[in-house]
Amino acid sequence: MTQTAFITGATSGIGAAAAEAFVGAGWRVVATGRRAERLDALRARLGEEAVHTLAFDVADDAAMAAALDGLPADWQAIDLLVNNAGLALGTKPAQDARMDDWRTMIATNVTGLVALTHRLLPGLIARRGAIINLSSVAATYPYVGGNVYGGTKAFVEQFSLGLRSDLHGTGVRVTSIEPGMVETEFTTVRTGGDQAASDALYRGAEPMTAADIAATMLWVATLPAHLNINRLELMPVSQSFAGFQVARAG
Ligand code: NDP
Ligand code: 8X3
Repeated sequence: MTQTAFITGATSGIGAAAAEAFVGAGWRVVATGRRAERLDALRARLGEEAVHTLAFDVADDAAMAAALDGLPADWQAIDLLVNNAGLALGTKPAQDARMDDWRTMIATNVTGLVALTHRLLPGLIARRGAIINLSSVAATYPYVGGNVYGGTKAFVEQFSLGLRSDLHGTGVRVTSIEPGMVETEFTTVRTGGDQAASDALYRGAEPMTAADIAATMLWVATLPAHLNINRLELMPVSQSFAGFQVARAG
């Protein structure tokens, strides 16, 4: 029987690539994001039979409820929730960061993800489904300017592990995927549209692609039902860790 994935943030980057990968593997996809015209284009490209679109802001409770209430009956049986929608805003240290940016990251990456999960959990349990949450290496490795973004992704990782505990015995699988550098619109969003900054970050680094992460998600989702990947951390070979910093007197 055809399986259905509900993928948030499918208008760009990893989410769009995931929609393509899952449809390519024979799944149906509920594709979501705020930009309706991009969702329309995705549906036209991947096929109207295979893709249903819902345009809503995950940080807007009422919009989320209205979108989900309007889901046609034959799209309501969700087998996999991919909580991918998210963003970083700003690269400045905490003392120079904008409180509005922090609020938006928490509302999107944390509150929106939790609200959608809460809403879809009963159906996922009934179907012995699965959840893939997009965390980040920023959850584990702090860096200057990562502050609240890293905090939201640490929440996503820990929430995923907590869900695993709570869902013990239900058959529902939960995975936290934690990528390093993936070239998407992530950095242009983070820098307020600075394409040059984005190009400079990725230039010569051979970053991971959205398709790399989408293929990983598909692999996780199609493992035998008795196997659960708890956490999965990925980086491009060109990226690794740096040491601690020491502020010296004088
Ligand atoms: P993109 O900016 O390319 O895509 C982000 C997606 O999230 C878009 O589809 C956007 O859709 C959606 N989104 C953002 N805010 C909202 C909102 N309030 N409501 C609904 N949808 C929203 O970035 P990526 O593909 O790189 O990011 C996808 C996920 O991967 C994020 O959670 C990110 O934190 C994570 N990640 C990214 C890494 C990277 O290096 N790129 C590394 C590790 C993790 P729209 O604007 O249409 O609403
Ligand atoms: C995005 C990866 O390293 O830019 O989550 O924080 S990083």
